[in-house]
Amino acid sequence: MGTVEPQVAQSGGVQEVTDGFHLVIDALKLNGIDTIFGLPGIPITDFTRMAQAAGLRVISFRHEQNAGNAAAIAGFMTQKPGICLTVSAPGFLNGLTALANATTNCFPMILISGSSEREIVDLQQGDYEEMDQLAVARPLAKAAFRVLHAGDIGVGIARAIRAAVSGRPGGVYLDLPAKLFAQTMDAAAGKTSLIKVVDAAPRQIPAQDAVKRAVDLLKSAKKPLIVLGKGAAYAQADNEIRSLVEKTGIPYLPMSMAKGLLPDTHEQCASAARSFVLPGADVVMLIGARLNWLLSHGKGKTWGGKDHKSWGGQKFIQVDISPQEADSNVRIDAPVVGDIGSCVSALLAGIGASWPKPPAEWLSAIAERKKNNIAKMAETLAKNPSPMNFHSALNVVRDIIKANPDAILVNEGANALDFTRSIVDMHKPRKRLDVGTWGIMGIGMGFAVAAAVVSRQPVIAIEGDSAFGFSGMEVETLCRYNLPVCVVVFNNNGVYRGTDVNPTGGPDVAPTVFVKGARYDKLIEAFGGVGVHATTPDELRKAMEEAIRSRKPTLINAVIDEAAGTESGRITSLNPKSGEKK
Ligand code: ADP
Ligand code: TZD
Repeated sequence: MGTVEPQVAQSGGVQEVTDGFHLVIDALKLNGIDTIFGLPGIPITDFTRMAQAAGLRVISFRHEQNAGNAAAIAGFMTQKPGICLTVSAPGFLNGLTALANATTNCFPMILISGSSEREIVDLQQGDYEEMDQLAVARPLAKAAFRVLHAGDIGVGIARAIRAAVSGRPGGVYLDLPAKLFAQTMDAAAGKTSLIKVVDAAPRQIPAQDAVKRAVDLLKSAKKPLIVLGKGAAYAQADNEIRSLVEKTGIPYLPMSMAKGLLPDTHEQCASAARSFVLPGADVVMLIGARLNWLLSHGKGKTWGGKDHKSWGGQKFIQVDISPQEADSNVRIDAPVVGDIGSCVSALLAGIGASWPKPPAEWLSAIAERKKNNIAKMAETLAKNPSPMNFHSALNVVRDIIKANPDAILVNEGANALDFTRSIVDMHKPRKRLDVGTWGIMGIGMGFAVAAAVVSRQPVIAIEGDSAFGFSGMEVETLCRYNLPVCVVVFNNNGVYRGTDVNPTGGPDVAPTVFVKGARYDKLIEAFGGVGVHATTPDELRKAMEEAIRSRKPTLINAVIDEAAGTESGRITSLNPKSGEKK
């Protein structure tokens, strides 16, 4: 128990006192939290010092958004809420994007921000960094709390932890006003006020009739398909999920961050036949995946519908912890509500020992498509154009990940994202971390730092040059903590590509174009990291192998043909078209 200098009590005896600083630290430690991602300043600077002194790992960033992204992905990887700590108003707002992104992606995190003096804030009298942070955070967080009295810190932290990890996980905001940190109270009373949260994310067992309904529907299928989402990866029910897939023999499609839950090279993996299985399937079981834009809302041409809004005729089973998720886009015929571990176990029991494999026609049609597409891809990957394109560079990354299946792959960009997702096979669960539900740029270095800190495995971050810019200054953080992170910047001179021109012929370059031939590798050298300029697949391979071997923070500037990308990568269709007739 942390205490402050003893004070002389009125009775004349010595009373042990504690304060808000120590109570927050003790409450976090009591609940097994060992790392804080943050950025110091008024009113939390001393808090970061005391937390470090008390044995917590305090990882300081250069911008709060990156600390927030680190906390969020640490939450995804560990099922414990990741903690991000910021100063008031502007620091809080910088962290808030990450909190909102965590909520959107169902990652458990707690944003703890110091805040200014309540009396002044509420009368809008102009305090230092004045803002009603609780009100601002509330619509963007799964839950938001403020603690005003030291004696309530235990309850505040407990509520924040439960809110973050129970049910559908999400981002929680915890507002700690400056005055709270310095408040003192009797140390013994402080200790008893703390709460060690018991069973923070209780199992939620699905109803028997819901499981039976799902099993019956699956049994009726002629062309069944399983879609695994990042909820399935988060749930850490890897063995159960693998058993379900293998016992039923049903082809499966992993969403981006579910890649590797079963190895992408698994014979039932239908990724290479995606555009065949989605419209072709008659019954689809979604496990921890929402029918949002990433799955074309479960309808339209992707699913074999006549036009972009019409239903393709599939029946859906949806396994999810959120009872509100079903029917969000199309009818769900068999919702199974509960935690994925419990649901998949119940489904396995329902399926029994003698489940017939799906019809051979369906399986062989998929196998045929897969074979053709994989052969086509192999041909493209084998080419060696100069300058490199996404394919020739990613052929290297694919080999490196294959040889280092425990390495974590962080990925952002447009083309750099879409091509990596489709080309680089993942072999183990929760090894692929990317832009998620929002397609947000800027997660790169925050995710990379957290992945290295949490897993202690090597991290490879494949970054579009635009994407990298959003968090690029954190290469200093990589060097400061000497993290085994190899950043590969796919440098094609701009957003999507580098070939746009200013139609006026004026001196400004086009809005999507950056400084041509930039040397991102020099950036990390400024902080003592290893910078490499790679213009061929061989140079890239050598540099990546060396980075993995040495575990030194490394940034490889991989020069990619500036004409190689397409606008918005694979989501070109979302770009609004000008109504103007040309
Ligand atoms: P993806 O983007 O990979 O398709 P989504 O983020 O859309 O995945 O969906 C994840 C889903 O998983 C959410 O609907 C969420 O409620 C659900 N989920 C998260 N954790 C669990 C869990 N432990 N058990 C059941 N469902 C979960
Ligand atoms: N801002 C934020 C926070 N998120 C976004 N997704 C965007 C802007 C828009 N955007 C994309 O959707 S991808 C992208 C931006 C700016 C960058 C694409 O360029 P890149 O990758 O260099 O990172 P490629 O490989 O050249 O396509």
